[in-house]
Amino acid sequence: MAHYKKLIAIISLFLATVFLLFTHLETVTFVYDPRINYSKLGHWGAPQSLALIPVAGALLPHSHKVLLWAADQGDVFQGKGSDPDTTLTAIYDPKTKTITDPLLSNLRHGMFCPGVSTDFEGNLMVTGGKTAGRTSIYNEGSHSWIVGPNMTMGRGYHSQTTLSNGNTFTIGGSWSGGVGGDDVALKDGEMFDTKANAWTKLPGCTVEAILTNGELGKFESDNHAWLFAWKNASVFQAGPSRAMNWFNTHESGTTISAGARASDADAMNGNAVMYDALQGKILTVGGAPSYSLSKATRAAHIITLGAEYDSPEVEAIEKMHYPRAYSNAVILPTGDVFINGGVSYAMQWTDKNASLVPELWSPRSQKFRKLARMSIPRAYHSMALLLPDATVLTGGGGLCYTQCADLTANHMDLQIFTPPYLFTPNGKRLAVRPKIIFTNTSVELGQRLVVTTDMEVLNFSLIRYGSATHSINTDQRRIAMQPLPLGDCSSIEQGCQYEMLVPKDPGIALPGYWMLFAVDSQGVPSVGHTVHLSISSRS
Ligand SMILES: [Cu+2]
Repeated sequence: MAHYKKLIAIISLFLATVFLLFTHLETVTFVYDPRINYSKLGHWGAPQSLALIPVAGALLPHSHKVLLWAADQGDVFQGKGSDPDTTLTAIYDPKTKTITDPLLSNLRHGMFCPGVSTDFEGNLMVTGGKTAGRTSIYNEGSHSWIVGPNMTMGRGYHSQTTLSNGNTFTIGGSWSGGVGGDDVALKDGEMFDTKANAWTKLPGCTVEAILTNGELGKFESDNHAWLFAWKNASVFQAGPSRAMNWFNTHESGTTISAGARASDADAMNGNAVMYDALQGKILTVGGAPSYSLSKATRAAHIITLGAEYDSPEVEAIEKMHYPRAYSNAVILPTGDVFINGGVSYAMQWTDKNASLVPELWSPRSQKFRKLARMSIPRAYHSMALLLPDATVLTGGGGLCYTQCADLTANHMDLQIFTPPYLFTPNGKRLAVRPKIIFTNTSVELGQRLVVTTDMEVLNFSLIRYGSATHSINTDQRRIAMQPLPLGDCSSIEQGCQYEMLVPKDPGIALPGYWMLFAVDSQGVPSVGHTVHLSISSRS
């Protein structure tokens, strides 16, 4: 028996010989196991150590690098000897796979558990968190932060979104700055007005409409709203409360009920992603009735938005294979949604009950399928982002306070997932990818985007640059583009030319930085080309 096991081990080692694979575009290095069909399962790269736990991250539009940040220390918050009003950051370069040394922010702002969104010019705005009232804006050029105006009240675990008129909306957040309705006023909506450079209250956007009924009480009931900017500076709130709402951000704001998310319960720390903005399509998955000590759900829904303030269509669809809370969901260029991490029983700061098998949801079949098992759990305080090369960065998990019992939940690393679409159908090699040779680097809404590719492609996707923390990413959304071929593609020397119209409504094509992907008939995406979508006159 011992001999048999040894033989198996030797054969396994032989089969798992390291292969280096090269695409015609760029070098991608893989530890390649010929026993695995990567075109079905995808591929996890080797974990890369960091000097901090990436609880939050944002893709930077000019350098295409990823800003990652933790708390005042890399693996603990309010740790001994550190200043809670500081933030430890690092920058990951997906091209070189290098990470800068961690840097302590230059502001009096602890950006742990904040609201995060990216504006029309690609500026990352971080609000509240540990230092509850502050606003900080990241300056990519100088790798430093700029002080923004304070919010009208302290918030942490709120969420926020850029609006179709360029302003920023936020609501909730009793985790920090006092509990709304107890220590301080209820945490109704407020808006950052870019023209006035100030936050103003929107008392008509009432937080009571979005409260969940969690076991921890008010402290957790207004956390992590699933916000989507929509037409005419409106905001659709898809969850985590079972109740859905519209917010009108004009004047002093109004709240309009949008009904209930079908038979779903409150789904704290679930995910919601706008995978087809032109059709108003949102996928929601997972979550748990309470923030902690609560059974997660497998439930999934498609919400279809029409005109602002109209009740959306809600359809309960086939459930995920695994229940998840604290998971992360990332839209891919094909329109599929990659769901990874989370736990089947919500408990903070532990890997117990980790959901290790990620899933891929297809908008065509409306079904989930299982992908390659993760080697590292990604539970509470983990994040994921789509990268311009159409792979996915996942990282983090853990980051307890000093009394935290289980330090093994701390994951000071990131890992890149290469989705199945980047492999040949037999899963033995990397697929040849279409390449965008030329396209506009900026285009106004409603205008034509002209693209030259090196081969015939089927369609194009625009995906907005993402920012992610605590299972929320209000920046990411996808537009499925309908291309019109310009002439015959047979003369490959000139490449293939396509034109397409960028939607003219800023509630759909939310201005800012987007990645344009060409996708071939096999579903293989190109590397994303950065395009700035702008609006000439703001409403
Ligand atoms: Cu947190």
